[in-house]
Amino acid sequence: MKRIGMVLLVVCQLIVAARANDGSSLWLPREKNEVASTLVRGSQGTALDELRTYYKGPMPVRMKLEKNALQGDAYRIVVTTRQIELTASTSNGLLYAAFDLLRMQQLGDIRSKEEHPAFDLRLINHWDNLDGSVERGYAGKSILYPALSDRMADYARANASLGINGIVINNVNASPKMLSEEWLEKVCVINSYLERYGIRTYLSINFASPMALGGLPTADPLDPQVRQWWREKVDAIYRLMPNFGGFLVKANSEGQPGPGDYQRSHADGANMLAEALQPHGGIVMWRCFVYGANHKGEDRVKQAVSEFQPLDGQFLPNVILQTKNGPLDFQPREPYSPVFDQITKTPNMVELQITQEYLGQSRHLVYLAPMWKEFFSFVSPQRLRGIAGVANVGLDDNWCGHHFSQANWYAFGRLAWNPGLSAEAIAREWLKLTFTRDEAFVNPMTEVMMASREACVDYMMPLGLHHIFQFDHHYGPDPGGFKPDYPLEWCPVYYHQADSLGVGFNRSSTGTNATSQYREPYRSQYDDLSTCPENLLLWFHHVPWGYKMKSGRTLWEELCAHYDRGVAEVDRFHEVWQQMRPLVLLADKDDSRRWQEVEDRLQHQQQNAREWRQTCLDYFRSFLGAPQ
Ligand code: GCW
Repeated sequence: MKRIGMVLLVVCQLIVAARANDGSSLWLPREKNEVASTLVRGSQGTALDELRTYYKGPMPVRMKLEKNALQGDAYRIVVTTRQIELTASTSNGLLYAAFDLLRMQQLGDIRSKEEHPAFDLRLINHWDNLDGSVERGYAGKSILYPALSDRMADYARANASLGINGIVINNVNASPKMLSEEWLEKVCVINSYLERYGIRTYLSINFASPMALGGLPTADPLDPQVRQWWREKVDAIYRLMPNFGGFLVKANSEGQPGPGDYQRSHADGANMLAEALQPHGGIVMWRCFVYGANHKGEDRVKQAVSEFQPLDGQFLPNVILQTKNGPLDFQPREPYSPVFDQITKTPNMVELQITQEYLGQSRHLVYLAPMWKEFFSFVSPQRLRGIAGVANVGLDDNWCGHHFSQANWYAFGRLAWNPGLSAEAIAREWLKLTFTRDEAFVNPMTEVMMASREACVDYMMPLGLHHIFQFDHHYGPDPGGFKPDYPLEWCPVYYHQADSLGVGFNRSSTGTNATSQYREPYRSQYDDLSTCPENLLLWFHHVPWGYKMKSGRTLWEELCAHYDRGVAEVDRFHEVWQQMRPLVLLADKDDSRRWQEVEDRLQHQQQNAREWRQTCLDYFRSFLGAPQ
């Protein structure tokens, strides 16, 4: 009897375990139709499958591919009393329409609309290495390498549901091996999954590949043999994958090879690749993330403009310059990168980081859409040809490590389609799709998400402080960080410049003059201590500890107040989450695992926020009143 009881218990536990929501279904519809819906008509393979499987409405849906009806990936949904009609001029357009209809179905609000994507290029960038590790990945090993995960189709589908139409599938610190025949065959397999969902495959390349792989004595972009090698390689790639998208290149940056190794310019390097890709319609995305090479000693945040502005106008038409949103490196708050002001003749793309390298990685609840919207308030989407987001996915059950980090992937995709959407609307949408439509849950959690980025800035690096992280892993504070054998640009002390007089980096016209790279009115605004926005104060100015802030407090007091506020905010987020437990379980009684996992991480975030406050304030306090 006892044994039977035990067995029953184990079986029950197994059933519970099998049903527990692990977050793997993301924001996508969970319940399939038992038999494919016959209400859906049209000839478009993937879109048709998607709707037949998940569309549950009583109204017939008709899909119409109409050449020249709309441009590119745009689509129209018309809801009448008799039917729902989806129209587009490309199969991708219909696919996006199908996903939109399913999203509206999940949200309980199906209506007519016409949608046009803001950017032609809506890309995810993977920093995945061929050995399965992921640079700055916090959600387990790579889903792509060394062997393809069985979640590949789900992955492509999730991206397509947001309108993502391209994926760079390997790290920008690229292995030359990626272009070997053996690996290109694997790339073809990945491509076949992506292609089905209208996603093009792109590769990061190592600039020295002609040497490492082709056995040539040089990778000089002006060498005829090198040029020939690239042409042949590109031709071979297109024979395997006629829909291949092109290359992403990190050159002469952080030790990567590049044209500078041969005293050639970035334009020489990019144009060589562009020439090889051009006949196939491929593009080159050339990164502007460079420092420490040609402009050694110059303020790091100025170097991209110094390097690329003189080359503007020299790039072939299928080259796009890809620049991070800020001039430094994905900090919790940076001013926008002045590359977007200074590069006017070459198409620009912005690179955002979905993976939270400097924002608590996958341990902190930090919703990034408000930060990206802040960027778009300075750089008009119309100035950009495309948008790229560094992926935050891995083999973890929930894909992203933190359940709420899924929201950043989701928000990136939604903003890549329409940067005009509000961060709040996206948060609400994601919460409803992912947890429950219950307003008693959605309202407070939207508020938490919306406040989370500013809270992170406050408990990590308020008032324009930046890059005071621990070396290497970039997690946790190290304001005193200095290693004599490291480049100065990696050392926290270089960035805050604290001394007995004050704190902050003087980048005004009396300092490094980085402010001069900005267009007006920002140039003057940032340059003057009295008009510089306080949230960027220590980015642009070295400010006396006793400086009177707008609040009437001294700088030191204000700094303390921000750290306190950040910590208090995380405490509050945790309280709200605890109140949410019954609502999460009411919506889905098998959701205790997700609730608990978020709970555990919020507790960790509370501790970590306290550690930031304590370490930074103790460190800065040591300068107050210190002898000069
Ligand atoms: O953000 C920094 C990261 C590096 C990264 C580099 C880059 C891929 O710390 O890990 O390398 O930037 O963007 O090239």
